[in-house]
Amino acid sequence: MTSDAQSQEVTDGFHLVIDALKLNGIDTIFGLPGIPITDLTRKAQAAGMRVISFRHEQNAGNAAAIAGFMTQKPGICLTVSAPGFLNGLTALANATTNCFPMILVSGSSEREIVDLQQGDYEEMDQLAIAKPLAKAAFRVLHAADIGVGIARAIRAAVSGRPGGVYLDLPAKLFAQTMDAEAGKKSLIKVVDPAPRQIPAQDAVQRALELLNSAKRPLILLGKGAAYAQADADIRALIERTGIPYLPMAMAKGLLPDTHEQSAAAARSYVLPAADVVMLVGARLNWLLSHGKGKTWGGKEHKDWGGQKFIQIDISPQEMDSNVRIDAPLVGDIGSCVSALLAGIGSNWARPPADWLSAIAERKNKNLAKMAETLARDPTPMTYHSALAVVRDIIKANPDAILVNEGANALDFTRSIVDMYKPRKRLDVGTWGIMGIGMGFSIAAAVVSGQPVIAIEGDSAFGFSGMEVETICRYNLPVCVVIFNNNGVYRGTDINPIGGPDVAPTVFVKGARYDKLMEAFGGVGAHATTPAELRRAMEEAIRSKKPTLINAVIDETAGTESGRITSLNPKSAKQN
Ligand code: FYN
Ligand code: ADP
Repeated sequence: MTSDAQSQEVTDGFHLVIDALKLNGIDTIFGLPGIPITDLTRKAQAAGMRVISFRHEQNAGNAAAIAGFMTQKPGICLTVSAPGFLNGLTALANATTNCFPMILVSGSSEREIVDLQQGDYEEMDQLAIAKPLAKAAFRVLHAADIGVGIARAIRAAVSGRPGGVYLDLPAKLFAQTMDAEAGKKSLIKVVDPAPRQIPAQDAVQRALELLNSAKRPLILLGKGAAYAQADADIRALIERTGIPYLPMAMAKGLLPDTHEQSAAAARSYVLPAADVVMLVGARLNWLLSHGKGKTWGGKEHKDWGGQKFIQIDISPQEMDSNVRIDAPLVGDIGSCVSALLAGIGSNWARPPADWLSAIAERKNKNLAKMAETLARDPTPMTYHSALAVVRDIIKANPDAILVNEGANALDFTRSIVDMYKPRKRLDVGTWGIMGIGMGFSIAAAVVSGQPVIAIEGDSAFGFSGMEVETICRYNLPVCVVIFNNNGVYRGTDINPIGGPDVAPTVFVKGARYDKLMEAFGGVGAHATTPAELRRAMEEAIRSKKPTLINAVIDETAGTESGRITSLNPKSAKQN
């Protein structure tokens, strides 16, 4: 060996992974250290990346997914092999379902042993298991391929319809060395990772003609519209056409919920009454009753209500998934909406006045009814009297991010708490998943630096509750409010045959979740009245300290499964 060769610098798998991520502007990893990725977390931190360590991989995965939704960059979740990978997999599947871009990076065991099923430490064929749950899945075996592997993972996560991507990195890869210069050259800085997808002009024309023919038009904004970050154009489209709109849960705030064109408070009137509906980044799945049936004015469960649909979506395959789409507009939302705006010009005829006034009448009636309910101050506190406080706090702090999960705690918050800015409401999404609470809250605080308010059902909180330690450890401005009514849905069920076990839906009565936060140095508060809740929330926002408020709610308040109780199977057989 020449002295030249001896002085040659080398790099290794660890550093190539970190360099590839950094080269692509990825500066944060959400994960949980352990064999074989502990050193990767250390070296990433040493290289200036933010490494947020969690107590369970599912929460790290949820954090990565929502960071992806908020930033349009894939969120990275890093886990150990087999069990750690499986813990992260729920979040990966949820990300794919919700069209959130994330990359689950998992270390894995020795390929030769795994493939011969010889019983390795944490043996599992992770790539095969991840495939059906991810938008794409890749494995890298050689250090020289790390650049390509990460580039492919990034492109797969954010281009077209975003989704979850799995990247399998076997333990041996990290220790592989190669010439540093060659290693550097092997990395790829991805150019234009989510290319614009311009809609065809005839599709734009078709959509405009259908919209123009409408007597009772309606625009539905979904979380795809929030993700697209085309906020100003979406607002211009709605305001220049004068068409009423309905935001899906995570599209709330795209325009302020107090906007006069919002038809949110007249939902059950506008869906069946509309004649032309334009979907912007929203799917006609269960949340929209599949675009048919009684919700849409159909006679029976599966009957078409007579609406014509325009659908803006980046995925051509989404069209006709549930009902006929008369005017598919395939492309990225930014490009589609700006093409529509160009066609609309400045003197688009407003929708007929009788349509607008009929909506206003229903809406005002619902708003007045709601205002009346919110003004009451019953003892014990109810969802409504507690949420009247949350509604004021968000109004006073419109940059705060609201994370929300539960059943009644979710449904009441969605309709009571107005949002004022885009991408400020993060919730259970397409699956109605429980357990996103603390992961989403941590990522939201880390990514935005803004205060986070998590409104949690007491059951929902349990799925990720241990992460309050993580919130305290990183001193994040997160205020968790637990609506504590002693159980799943309510705390009133009783064991039908007596005996020592409580009913399956009942928890420890009078639990003090606030003590959990205090155990890690955060602020705990116990609130039994709206006044106490208000004081504690205001103090949390002011101090920016990790806070958990145990808000005691009437245990008889709420209904089975909130507003989706009809999804519970009901048999004709009694007991
Ligand atoms: C809405 N509403 C309002 C307001 N906003 N009234 C007054 N003021 C305001 N600001 C009215 C609205 O018109 C409806 O009344 C009602 O409140 C409910 O509105 P919502 O929530 O928009 O509509 P709905 O029917 O509940 O929507 C269906 C749904 C939703 C499926 C989209 O329930 C949903 O997103 N569910 C997610 C459930 C979930 O994932 N749960 C987690 C699992 S829980 P009317 O017009 O009079 O009908 C496991 O058990
Ligand atoms: P919601 O639950 O709010 O109705 P969904 O998750 O069902 O929203 O729908 C989001 C839709 O948005 C998906 O069909 C997805 O393909 C689409 N989408 C996501 N990002 C974009 C984008 N940038 N441009 C166009 N469509 C997008």
